[in-house]
Amino acid sequence: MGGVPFYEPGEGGLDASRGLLNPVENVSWNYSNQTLLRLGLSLPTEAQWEYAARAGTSTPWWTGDVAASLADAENVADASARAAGTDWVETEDWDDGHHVHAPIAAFRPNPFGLHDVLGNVSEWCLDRWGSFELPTRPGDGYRLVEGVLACVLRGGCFDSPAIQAAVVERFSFTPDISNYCTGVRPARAVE
Ligand SMILES: [Ca+2]
Repeated sequence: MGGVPFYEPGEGGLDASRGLLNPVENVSWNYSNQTLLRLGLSLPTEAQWEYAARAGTSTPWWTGDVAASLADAENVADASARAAGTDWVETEDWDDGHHVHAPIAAFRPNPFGLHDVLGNVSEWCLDRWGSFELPTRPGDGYRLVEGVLACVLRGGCFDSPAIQAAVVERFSFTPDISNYCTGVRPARAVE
């Protein structure tokens, strides 16, 4: 993949300015994993991702119990998406000012100081898709899944209504898939 991977301008109401502070998207699990390994980083496991995203909270969103608590904290499908002409089925009433992904630190961070863990772009995890009932590896919580190709994405996307950006929400794609919602948050062991 050459250049900076962004969606194509003009795609379905998604055209907007963006710069180097915007997150990459259109990255597959394979591309993300290979790139991070080359840099001495890794994809987070689902367990690591959720620990970081929750940041000590136990509510549906780290911002609280109600969807509207996201309004000044995370970039989800909102009134600005409707105004931009997107055809997304479900959007929130409030206007968060960003109908596509927002640059880093456009919204306040979670209690761990992490920005954009929900909404904005979805984040690949190391794990293959598997039931929460399956056992996990000691140490990093990697889920021990067999015979599954699809990999997990967490956090929702800028085109997600709040409910799909809840901390517990997850979905999956095969590792070769990429689109405007597939992004990455690098992880690194604490030394
Ligand atoms: Ca938004």
